[in-house]
Amino acid sequence: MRSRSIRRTLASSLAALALAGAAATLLPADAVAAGRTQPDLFVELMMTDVLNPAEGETFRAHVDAYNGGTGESGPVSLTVSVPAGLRTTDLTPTDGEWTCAVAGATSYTCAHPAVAPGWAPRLWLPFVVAGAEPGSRPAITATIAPQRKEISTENNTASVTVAISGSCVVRGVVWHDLDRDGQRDEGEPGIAPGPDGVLSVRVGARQGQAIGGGSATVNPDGTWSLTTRTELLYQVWLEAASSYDRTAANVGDDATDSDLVSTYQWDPILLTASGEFEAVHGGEYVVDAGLVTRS
Ligand SMILES: [Ca+2]
Ligand SMILES: [Ca+2]
Ligand SMILES: [Ca+2]
Repeated sequence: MRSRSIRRTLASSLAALALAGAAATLLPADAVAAGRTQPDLFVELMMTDVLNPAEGETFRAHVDAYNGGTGESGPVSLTVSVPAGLRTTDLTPTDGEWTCAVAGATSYTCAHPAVAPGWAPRLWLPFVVAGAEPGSRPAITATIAPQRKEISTENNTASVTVAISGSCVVRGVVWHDLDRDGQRDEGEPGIAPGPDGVLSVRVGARQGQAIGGGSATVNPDGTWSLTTRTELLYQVWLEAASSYDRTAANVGDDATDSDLVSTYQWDPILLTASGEFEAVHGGEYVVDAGLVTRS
C-alpha cells in the first residue's frame, strides 16, 4: 500500500490563506511575528476503491488528514471505527509515514508524524464485508484526536458510507415490431441471436469502481435474463444487425412496449441502449427491445 502527501489545489490553498488571514486578525501582531501559528487538522476525502462490495469481499477506503491551519501540527493520532456489517482485517502496519494497528474487529488506530500546513497525508485501510444486509450502507468513521491549540475540532471527524451489493435480475425480450407501432402485438416474433439478428445484449454500469453487469445469453425466441450485483446504475446495451433500427420507445402499455431510448450507431452494426436505472437488492428489471426493419 502506498501513501502520498498531496499539495492542495489552488482553491484549497486560497482557503488556507483565507484561514491564515482570519487567524492573523485574531492574534496580536507580535504573536504572528513570533510564529505562534495554529494547526487545523481535517478528516477529508474519504472514499472507497469499490462502490458496491459484496459479502466476504475485502475493499479499501482512504482518508486524508489535511492540515488546513497556519502552523505545523504535532503528531497525528487517527482512529477509524468500523460499523456492524464490516470488520477489520490484517493490515500492513506501515503505509508511507502512517503506522497502524488493528484494535479488535471494530477499529484501527493510526499515527502520523507532524503535518505541515497545506499537506494531507493519505492513508489506505482494508475492510471486510461480514454479515452486512445486502443493500445496506454502513458508515466508516475516522476521527483525529484534537491538537493542542487547534483552530477547530469540529472538522476532526468524517464518515464514508459504502453500499453493500446484493443481487437482482435484469431481463427482457428482443422482438420484431412488424407494424412499427412501438407495441409488441400478437404474432410479432422474437429476434434470435446471430449475425442477422441480435449480436449482443450487455448490462453495464458507467460508474467508475463499480462491479456488476455482464453479457446476457439471448435465447432463440429473443428472451434473455441476467442475475447480477446491485446498488448501481445500470444501462442495457443492444447490438444487432444493421438491417434493423430501433422502434419508438415507451409508447403505450409498459408491459409490451420497447425500452430502448438511444441509438448510438446504425453501421456497421446497430448499437442502441436503454436509459439508466437504479438496481437494488431483490429487484427485477425488465428492459424490452423492439426493432423494426431499417428503411
Ligand atoms: Ca480541526
Ligand atoms: Ca407492434
Ligand atoms: Ca417502457
